[in-house]
Amino acid sequence: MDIRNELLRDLRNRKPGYGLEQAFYSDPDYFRLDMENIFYRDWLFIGHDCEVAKPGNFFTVQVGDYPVVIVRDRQGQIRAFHNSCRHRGSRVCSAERGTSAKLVCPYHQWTYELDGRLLFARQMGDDFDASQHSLKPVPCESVGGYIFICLAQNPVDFSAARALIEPYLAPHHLTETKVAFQSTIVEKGNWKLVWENNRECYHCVANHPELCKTFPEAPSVSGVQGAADDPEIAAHWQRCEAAGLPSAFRMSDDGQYRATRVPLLRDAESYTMSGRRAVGRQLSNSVNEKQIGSLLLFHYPTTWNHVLGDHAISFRVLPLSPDETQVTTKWLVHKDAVEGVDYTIEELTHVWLETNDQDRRIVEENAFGIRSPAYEPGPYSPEHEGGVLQFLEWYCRFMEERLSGGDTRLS
Ligand code: 3BY
Ligand code: FES
Ligand code: FE
Repeated sequence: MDIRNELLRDLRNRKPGYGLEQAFYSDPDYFRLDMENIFYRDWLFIGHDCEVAKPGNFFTVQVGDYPVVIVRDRQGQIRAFHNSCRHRGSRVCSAERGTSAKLVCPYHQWTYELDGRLLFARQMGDDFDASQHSLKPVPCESVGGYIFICLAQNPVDFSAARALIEPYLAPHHLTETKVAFQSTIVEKGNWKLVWENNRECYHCVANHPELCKTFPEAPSVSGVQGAADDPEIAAHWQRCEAAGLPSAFRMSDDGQYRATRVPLLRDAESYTMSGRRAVGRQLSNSVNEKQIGSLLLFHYPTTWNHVLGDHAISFRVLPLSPDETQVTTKWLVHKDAVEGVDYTIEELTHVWLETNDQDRRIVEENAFGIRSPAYEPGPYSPEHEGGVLQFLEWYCRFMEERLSGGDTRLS
């Protein structure tokens, strides 16, 4: 059977309320279908506006087979390009990040303007038309300090995501920040296992002693049921919204992204061991409330986020292979906050560096067990794992739509 039909058949035979078959977490063909139909076709969070604060600032990223460079041009616009020279295809920018007046290919020095136009190519003959050899653009959007790219030629509309996400992020002024610290780890597990683990806190009590000092394990917090029936959360939304901070739970109709603001435990202000803030300087001076908890925002398939009063933490998920996933975490603080005066890296990062490492081990053990021929999908806790189910439902529906081209009958 054609591999697409095999995957479709497995999706449709899935037992409701249960996990996926082994092939979804390890089969190279299934992995390729995930990449082609999700990562090469939809919008991906890739980094922050503040990482390209000035014209000429750039950073690079590898998404599956695609090397991409993100750059701020002379006019201040953030742009993304395929990082492949229009001469013989060399990577134009090889550094992880940097600053450059022009993008110069290291191989034969073809020289591109920051907007991608080819400015100069030595001795290419009289017939050579530079205007036909610009760097290939990658559609790029910035929303509330977050940069998204789309590798598809004709990207799906981004405006609905923008409309939902922007009001939640806007008051936090995340364009006026800097990355105080970033960490990149590789988790030896399929990207879906990273997400499944993120979408529940059933595992938190036994695995995250540091995070559990401030983050509530209640399923109403990390789940997707909306939490309007949890009086503490409802009161939190009311108080924050009165202070001008959009807070109530909102999710897109297709379940791909959601935003909600949740209270932390014992009036904590930040993810520190004491619950006190880690950064002396608030992110935004238009947020006067102290106990604003955490703004939780996810956008499948690449990002979940926590925005606090004093800092924000973004997570970026990029698959490397069927059973390896890169997770990059960035801690954003106000751009004028001074290390050693307003914050220390140790206090700022301690809780989530520990949490990430604990989650990495969880994902790797999960992947180990799933590779067993004896593995069979088990049931989810209806109380605690509604978020995992929601992620898988999104994945299954998304793949089914893409693979069947809208036709959901098996061919
Ligand atoms: O990072 C998160 O959003 C999730 C929520 C529950 C477990 N994990 C901490
Ligand atoms: Fe880039 Fe030749 S490959 S200049
Ligand atoms: Fe966890």
